[in-house]
Amino acid sequence: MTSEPFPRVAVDPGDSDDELRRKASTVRPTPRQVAWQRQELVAFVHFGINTFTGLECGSGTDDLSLFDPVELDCGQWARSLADAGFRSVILTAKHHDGFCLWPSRYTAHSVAATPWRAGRGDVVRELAEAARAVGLGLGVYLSPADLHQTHAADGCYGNGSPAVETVIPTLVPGDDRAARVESGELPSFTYVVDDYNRYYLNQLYELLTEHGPVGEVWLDGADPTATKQHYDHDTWFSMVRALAPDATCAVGGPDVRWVGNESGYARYSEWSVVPMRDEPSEFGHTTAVAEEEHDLAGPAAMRRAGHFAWYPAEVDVSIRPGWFHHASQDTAVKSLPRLMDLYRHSVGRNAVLLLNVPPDRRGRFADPDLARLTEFGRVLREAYGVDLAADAHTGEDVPDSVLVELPQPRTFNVVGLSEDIRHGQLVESFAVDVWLSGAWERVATGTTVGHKRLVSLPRPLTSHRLRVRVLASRGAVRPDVSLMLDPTVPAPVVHDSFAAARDSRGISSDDAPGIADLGGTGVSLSAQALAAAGIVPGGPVAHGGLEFRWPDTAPGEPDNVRADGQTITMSGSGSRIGFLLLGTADRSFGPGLATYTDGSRQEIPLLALDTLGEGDYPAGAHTIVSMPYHNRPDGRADRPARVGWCAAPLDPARTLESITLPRYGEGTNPEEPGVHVFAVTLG
Ligand code: FUL
Repeated sequence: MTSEPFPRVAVDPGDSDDELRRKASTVRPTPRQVAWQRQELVAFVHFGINTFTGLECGSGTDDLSLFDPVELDCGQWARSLADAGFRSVILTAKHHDGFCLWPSRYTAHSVAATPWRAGRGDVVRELAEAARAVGLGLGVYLSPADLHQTHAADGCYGNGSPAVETVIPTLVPGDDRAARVESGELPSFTYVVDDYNRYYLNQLYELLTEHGPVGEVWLDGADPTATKQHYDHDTWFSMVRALAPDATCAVGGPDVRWVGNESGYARYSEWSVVPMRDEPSEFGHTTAVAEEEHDLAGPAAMRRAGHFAWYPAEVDVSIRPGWFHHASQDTAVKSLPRLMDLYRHSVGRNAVLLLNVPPDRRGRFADPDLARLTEFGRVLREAYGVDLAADAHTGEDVPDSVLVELPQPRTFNVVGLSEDIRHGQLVESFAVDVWLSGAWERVATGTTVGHKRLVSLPRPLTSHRLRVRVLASRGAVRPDVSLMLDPTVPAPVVHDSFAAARDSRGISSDDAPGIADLGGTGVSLSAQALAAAGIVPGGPVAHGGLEFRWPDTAPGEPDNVRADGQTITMSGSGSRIGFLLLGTADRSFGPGLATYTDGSRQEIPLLALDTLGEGDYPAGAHTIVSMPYHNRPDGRADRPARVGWCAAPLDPARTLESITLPRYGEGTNPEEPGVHVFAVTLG
């Protein structure tokens, strides 16, 4: 097997916190990870039989005669993505249903069995060519879970077959590659694998050898099969390394980490140096100790590590509620401010943004998505393509600080910081000071930097001097500084109190039983769940040593605050802050910020579980009650209602001035992740 050292450093059980930080400072990315990170924007394209059935997840026995994208135009996808600033595009060559967008030799369940182009089409090839023509890289999503192979009579997913010596590619009768394999022009690999791993490897082989260079292989972690099938991950990765040495293996792979949510937001402190479990396999393939947790790489997670690895975050999110195109969602394409917000909180938090734009049944991007992509690209170029500090003189006035002197005053509202990640990720915290009215004023503080940190200011400032102070770091580091003016940075919404912050945004009414309503009265989700927990409006509820008072609202008046970035005045001191909350869709975590009266800030994570599926709350949050919620007109319950609480430590020596809630979603659609906060308390 081909192998290369994975950028990782072993941890010893007795390592002190300082030793852990020192070891973490020595972890470096591979060149392929550096190249991957520098792309910043990668597009996702979900397209397949689901586009025609209207489903998000097909059954594997879907009617393939429906697949007929008569106007398929991969050129339109590629051009619009490249124009918007995306550097590569990842196509769902095979989603969980098992339908292949290329005519695979190993299954009949592919484009070859559809009426499209009389069964002679190949979407992967068309996209590969279109992408190459405009300089976009190509990635492939090949779902490990395969419902067709689970359900078809001759399917091999989880069939209990023995692992036997196997040559990849496994030639089929009349295989057009036979001569090239024989001559060695096409490489062969010998592995010991079962039927499904053979199937998967052969398909990977087709994708990696027939469609030009592949830059990213995306292995989705979701598994709707309810069938046990072992994946020979190391074998897959070793073959990817041999056939596509520059390709990153993402999500469950050794190179790129799933950020832990599908809402579009990276963590406030998004480390690329990540504490990993146990000993790595040959490809460093273990999981992060806290992959889906908010504290991914802080001191607590570091103490649980077997080793540290360079494992940078990719933030996958769709431009619309679904991953696949549904005409009914044409009006729910994310707004420009929302996309810009996602950009600042993914790329601007040391991650790569993987934005999904799903083509419609014609095989083209729909007009609303196209228009939004164009706008997004234009605003990105105008706001972030111009560094207002490009002609600045940068120097050091005191150690660990970067002084930026501009030739004349400039107006900016975003400060960009960047570490050269080839030398690792070192900054742990920083402060930004701006020279205003003859004195330094601290305008922002933050934690990690990494490849890029975008710090939005509450309002545009005009100055000719700025200073970035590295307050804590794992080694000597001077981040690069850039200045931008982004017209989409929202003015802060500030409320005097929790009660004043309640409004009806994101709260649907009890008259709409088809969606999860959160009105807090009558039959609503929260009312049902809270009643089950014995919590009544106006009444107190103690949890985790904190006492919450459920807001006593008038009938019909909203009883909760949507976590969407608003700032709420919360005066007082305490050693903990607690939240009573409820998630709507998708597992959501997000950093809120506590601001103390002395101007210092501290991250306060809010965590809420997906209401769509069962699962554990991420560490630090707990369910108070989970019960079936009858949210369908026919009384069907397909979502549990969960009210939970989470708490975060505060500095008791300081006085809290306000809290800023995280941004999760717009709340206009029930499929958008969201979090509703019912009560906040200090303890
Ligand atoms: C998830 C899948 O189940 C969704 O359909 C989608 O492909 C998303 C990117 O990953 O795990």
